Formats: sequence, C-alpha cells, structure tokens
Amino acid sequence: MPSFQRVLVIIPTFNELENIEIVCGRLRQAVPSADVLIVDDNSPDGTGRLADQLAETDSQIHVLHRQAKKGLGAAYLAGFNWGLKRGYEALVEMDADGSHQPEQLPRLLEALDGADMVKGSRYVPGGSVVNWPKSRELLSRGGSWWIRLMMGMPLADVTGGFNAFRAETLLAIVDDITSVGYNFQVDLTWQVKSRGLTVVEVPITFVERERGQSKMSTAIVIEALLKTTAWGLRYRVTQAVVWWKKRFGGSVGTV
Ligand SMILES: Nc1nc2c(ncn2[C@@H]2O[C@H](COP(=O)(O)OP(=O)(O)OP(=O)(O)O)[C@@H](O)[C@H]2O)c(=O)[nH]1
Ligand SMILES: [Mg+2]
Repeated sequence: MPSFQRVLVIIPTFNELENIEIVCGRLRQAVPSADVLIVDDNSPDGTGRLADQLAETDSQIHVLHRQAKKGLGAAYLAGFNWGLKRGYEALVEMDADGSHQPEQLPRLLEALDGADMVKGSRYVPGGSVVNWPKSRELLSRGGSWWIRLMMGMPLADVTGGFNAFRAETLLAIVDDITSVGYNFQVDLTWQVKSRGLTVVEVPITFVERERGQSKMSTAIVIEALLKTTAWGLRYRVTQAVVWWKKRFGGSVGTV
C-alpha cells in the first residue's frame, strides 16, 4: 500500500450533474482514505448544488465554488492551493466524466512512492483508450508526438490529465504555471521535468465519457499547439547555445 497518509483528489466540474455523484461514489469506494475536492465553476446545471449535498453527507468530500467558468487549469490551481494549505501529502487530478477510473488510482499512488509526479498513461504498454473516435485518438497521439519532438520530453502520453503529485513537487512549480486549457497538463509536466524531478508513467484505461458534454474546443487545441511550439523552440535554442559554448567556448553573442 502507498505510504501517503493524506491524499486529496481534485475533481474540476463544469456541467457534470450526471457524472459527479457516480464518480465520487466510485472514488470513495476505490480509495476510502482519500479526501475529495470538487472545484465547480458555477455550473448552470446545478452540479455545485449537488456537490454541496454530497459534502453534507460525507465529511471527506469538500467543495470549492468559483464564480465563473475560467478553464480547467485555473480550477486545478485553485484546488492545488486549497490542498497545499491544508497539508495534504499527495494531490491527484481526476476528471469528473469517468474517463479516469478511480479504481486505477491505487496504482498511481503506489508509483508516487518512488517518483515526484506520476502520469496515468494511455500510450505505454498496458495502457489503452476505450470508445474514442479514431480522429480524437490521432489528435491526442499526434499532440504527444509533437511535444516529444519539440520539447524533448521522453513521455508516451504528455497531455494526459490523470496525474498524481507529491505536495513538495507542486509547491516547487505551482507559481510558474500559466496555461488554462488543455495545455495545462503539458505545462505541469514540463515544469516538473525541467526542475530535474522524476515523472513516472503508469498504464491506465481511458474511457470516453458516457454522459454529459465535452468542454474541448478549438481554442484549447490552438493554445496547446502555440505554447508547446514556443516552449520547444526556446528549449532547442538553449540546447544549441549550450552545445556551441561547449564546442567553441567563450562568447555566444552572435548565436
Ligand atoms: N471547474 C471547471 N472544470 C472544468 C472546466 N472545463 C472543463 N472542466 C472539467 O474538467 C474535466 C475535463 O473536461 P472534459 O470536458 O472532459 O475535457 P477533456 O477530458 O479534455 O475532453 P473529452 O475527452 O472530450 O471529454 C471535466 O471534469 C470537466 O467538467 C472549467 O472551465 N472549470
Ligand atoms: Mg473528458
């Protein structure tokens, strides 16, 4: 069993009325010791009210209400700060739509015993995607491939959002995260990696949401593409400068 005593699972929600009770129930059963924080952005469908009802009957469920929809990344950052202030040792990101399976959380927490961050991975051996249209899988695999190429991150599933962190890892990076959308997951991983901390991938089965609407949008994909390309170029230029300095020494003013 993992050695963490205090685990917080953060679930961001926007219009997840049909999902939130189911996912919380599964989570409380799969990892009874973990606390849950639902971060709701004033969902018009009443998800926040249902979350409050769940919290009233279960002291391990908490709710953070925010005024308006500000993106998944902003919701997670608020959740991280909430958990760090309260002394949780391990903090986990999990979607409300059932794509991330609570039953697989123990394997993430076990791996966190030997790592600074653990990523649930669809594309390592043993990992899989269920019920995704081929086009969506291609976009996801293509995104990871592009980020590997540009940023030199040797991970199979860079954009995955079922992640676990040690509190110290988040404390080291949380103030440097600038992305709000889909790219948030890449940003977190990049910040962890660039500090020389360890990221371990464990296989997960990602299941396409069965209920409710996806919040993915073209703007989210464009944010990810532009940011990862800019970071990648900066990374590659830095690499070239370091190589130049080693090779020729002295000034690099003309590079
Ligand atoms: N609080 C909050 N939660 C959000 C926001 N956008 C998305 N979420 C939640 O973040 C999780 C992931 O969102 P999804 O719409 O499933 O996005 P996705 O998993 O990238 O895309 P799909 O695979 O198409 O479902 C879900 O629990 C959403 O309810 C937001 O702006 N605020
Ligand atoms: Mg989803």
